[in-house]
Amino acid sequence: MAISAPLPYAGEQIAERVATAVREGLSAHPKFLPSWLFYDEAGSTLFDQITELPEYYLTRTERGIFETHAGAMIARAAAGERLRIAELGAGSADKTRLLLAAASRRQGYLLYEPMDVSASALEAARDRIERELPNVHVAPRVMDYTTEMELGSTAAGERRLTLYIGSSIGNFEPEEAALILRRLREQLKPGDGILLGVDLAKSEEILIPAYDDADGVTAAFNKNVLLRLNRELGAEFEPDAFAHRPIWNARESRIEMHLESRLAQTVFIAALGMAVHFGPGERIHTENSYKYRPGHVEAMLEWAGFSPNMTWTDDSGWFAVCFGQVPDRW
Ligand code: AVJ
Repeated sequence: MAISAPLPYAGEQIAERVATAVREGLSAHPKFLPSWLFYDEAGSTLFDQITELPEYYLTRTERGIFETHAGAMIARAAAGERLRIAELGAGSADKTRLLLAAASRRQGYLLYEPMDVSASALEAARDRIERELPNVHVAPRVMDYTTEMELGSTAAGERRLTLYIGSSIGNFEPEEAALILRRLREQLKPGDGILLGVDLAKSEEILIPAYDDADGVTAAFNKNVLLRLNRELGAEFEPDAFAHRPIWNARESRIEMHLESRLAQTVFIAALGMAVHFGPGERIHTENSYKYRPGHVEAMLEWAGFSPNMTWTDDSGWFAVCFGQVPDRW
């Protein structure tokens, strides 16, 4: 039976973080907004729609990898012991179910510890998973893993497998990404592991449409950040005065999303007492989505103190899921 106690909600701290990030990003040259701002309620709904678009190959490709290999992944991570599964940035935890099902088939009772900044996403995930997988007990934590990484201890003879899937790590610059992995490893014991899902570099003809779909859902997702500033900071952005601009930056191996001002304009942000000027064609950089080259993820895992143990990909080599383990010397 699912227990539906409300999770603590850090509403005030979030409002403060939004204000600080917007003040900083919109006074910078060039202007930027951090990509975590996308995920208010409307943005999370738009992202769920993106994952079902024909052009957005990431989600269904990774799901296919789990459909084929979840059993092997779990067997490798458990190595005969009992597993508990943690997840960074769990969101709606949809693909995770394949791994949870494989683990609970193997061992019966399974503890699942999803972590996310969104309490509402965690509550929805908990209710659904406990309803669909009765052997799985969900212990959600509202946590921002970029600023705090506190996993808590595990029992003797129990291994923790941490999921960091969905190309979520792709939003971070490689140095930041490596530091997140290192901080995670510091919380783990020898034998514990990580499953890291990353998108791989591929031709621009495939990458660009994935971030510029025919239905304009990604454009709406990108512009939602402006609507969020209107809602939460009393800003006066006119979303139609900006164009959605996805760009493939081959040198950095990343897709960038920008919002490009169609004209010279000044936008007031009441809560910040700020007037932001835009020249025609001036951009706000709203997201980086890194695309890894084969071998780079493994190298990054190794730098963070994991032994890269196995990598699974799809037949086209579009997406990779790497398993890294904490070696005995830690
Ligand atoms: C949730 C970070 C994996 O980078 O593909 C989707 C976000 N941005 N479309 C990605 C996103 C535009 C997505 N991640």
